[in-house]
Amino acid sequence: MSVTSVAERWVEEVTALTQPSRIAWCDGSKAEYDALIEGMLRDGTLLGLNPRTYPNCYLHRSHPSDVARTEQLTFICSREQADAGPTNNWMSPAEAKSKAGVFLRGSMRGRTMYVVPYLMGPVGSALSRVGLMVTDSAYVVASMHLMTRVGQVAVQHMRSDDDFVAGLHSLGDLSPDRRLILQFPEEKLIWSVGSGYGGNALLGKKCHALRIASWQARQEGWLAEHMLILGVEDPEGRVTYLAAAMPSASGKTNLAMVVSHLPGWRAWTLGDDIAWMHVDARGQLRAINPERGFFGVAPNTSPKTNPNATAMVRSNTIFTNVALTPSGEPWWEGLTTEPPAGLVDWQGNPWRPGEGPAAHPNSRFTVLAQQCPSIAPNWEDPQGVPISGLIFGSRRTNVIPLVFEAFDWKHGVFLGSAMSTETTAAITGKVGVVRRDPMAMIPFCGYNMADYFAHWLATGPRLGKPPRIFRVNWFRRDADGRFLWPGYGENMRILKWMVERIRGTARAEETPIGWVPAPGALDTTGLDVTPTRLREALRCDAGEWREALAELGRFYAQFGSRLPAPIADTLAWTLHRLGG
Ligand code: SAT
Ligand code: MN
Repeated sequence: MSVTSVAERWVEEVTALTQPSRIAWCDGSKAEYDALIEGMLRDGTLLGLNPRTYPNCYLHRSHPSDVARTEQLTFICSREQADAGPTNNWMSPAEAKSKAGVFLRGSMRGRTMYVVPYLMGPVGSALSRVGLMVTDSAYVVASMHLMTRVGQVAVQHMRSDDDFVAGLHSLGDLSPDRRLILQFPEEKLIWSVGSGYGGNALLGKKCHALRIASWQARQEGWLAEHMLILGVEDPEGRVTYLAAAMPSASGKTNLAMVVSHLPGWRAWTLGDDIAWMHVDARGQLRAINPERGFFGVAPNTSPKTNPNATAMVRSNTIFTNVALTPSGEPWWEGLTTEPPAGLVDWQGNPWRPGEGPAAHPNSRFTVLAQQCPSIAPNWEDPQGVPISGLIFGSRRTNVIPLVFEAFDWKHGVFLGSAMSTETTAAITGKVGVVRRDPMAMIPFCGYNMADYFAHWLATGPRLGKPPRIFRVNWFRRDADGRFLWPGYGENMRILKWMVERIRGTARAEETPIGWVPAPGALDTTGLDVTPTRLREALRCDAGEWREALAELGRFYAQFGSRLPAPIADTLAWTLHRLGG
């Protein structure tokens, strides 16, 4: 392995700090992956699953206090606090390094430090970026093999000696009291200590591809977003590409892999979590998926809700914190209607019904994207795919209609900035609490969110034909608490309407908040939803909206004069249209 001198120097620096007993440079080969797995099977980090029904699949049980992202311990360490903005935790770079330095000093004594050069994005793409991380966790290295392109290929994409994001990761002692996830955007640097969990520890993912990349994207004029990418193919074989932002554990993976019940329509998967989008020379927005695999939520993944994902995790998959059946197969809530007898829970204890979930609600699978039956043939196209529509979706029991379309780019940016959602098990803390989550980026935007809105607004005029922007909410319920829309595969009907809107053929009705499907415009053939319930799902309730927008105004207020005027104006304009 040969790296640049700047990279070598940085590795020396972190070696001096963490004092590993051994250093292993990772080349990303299959032999290396196999050896990592072997070692983890030997030391108990991994359990082998049934080799007949789940070949090359493994189960990892994490420390019970290390099962999700910990946002309260995540900091943007820009030089100026105002550049991190009011929605991020901030620490000065000096304070952050001195605090975390205490946890990192000597943290790798007796351990191996793996040096992992990784590429985010397709091989050969000018849009791809390089990272160099060190870690003392074999589980993290094996996961990086599945989630990124590891090895010399990464180094080859460096455009200069220091063209990489450096990431220092150590498990430390896994105590939440000695855990910090630190981003230093000005230094292209990440320090993460005290957690082995995906979003905290696979530094290519949220820390690099979103927090650091969003900072770089603003400076360089592109977008790093928490978005899936999919292609919708119509019966004539034409494919329309869409990108969709949704909060963690709110159906992104399911939508990315949706299986259509509409004859002739199908979806192709290009990514399930992150999209890097550039405006090309012709003014077309194009997206690449910087990742190589999927780190998806297991619970509720089943042949009914996501047949593609269920098939894709039957081999070569690392499961984390799922339950285990007596025949050595993984199990999670929702996989089958009845839990099998004799389950062992995610912590390795015998499980009895009524004892709470057998799999952790944020249990995960990690698997190469190429294993997905619906993976698009062009998913690694170095040019990316042209995006014709953007979707903002969140999880809301009320207020937000099933689907509606923004009037234009500016209005769409406003709708994205206005998103709020009910929290899920993907973060530590209470589940089901409504919180603001603009563009599903509240945990991931590496800079002041007011500047982020301004950056989005400024991108519109650079686009020849800006993508249409849609807002969706699969999670609206009736007065009895029942979902108004069946979701999952039926969401293809919504995608079809979007494609037809993009082509100018679908009918819509104007409401104060945007264009809603006109009666009959959504294809409901063969669907068991009454017109009354569909109307209820699509309804804009002016009273509810006025209340929600008053709350939104309080959220915006914290940005002070940094909030772009078009956002404040659109809020006032919408209130006026709602009779407020
Ligand atoms: O942050 S993770 O990548 O671990 C998963 C998520 O919350 O989106
Ligand atoms: Mn995510």
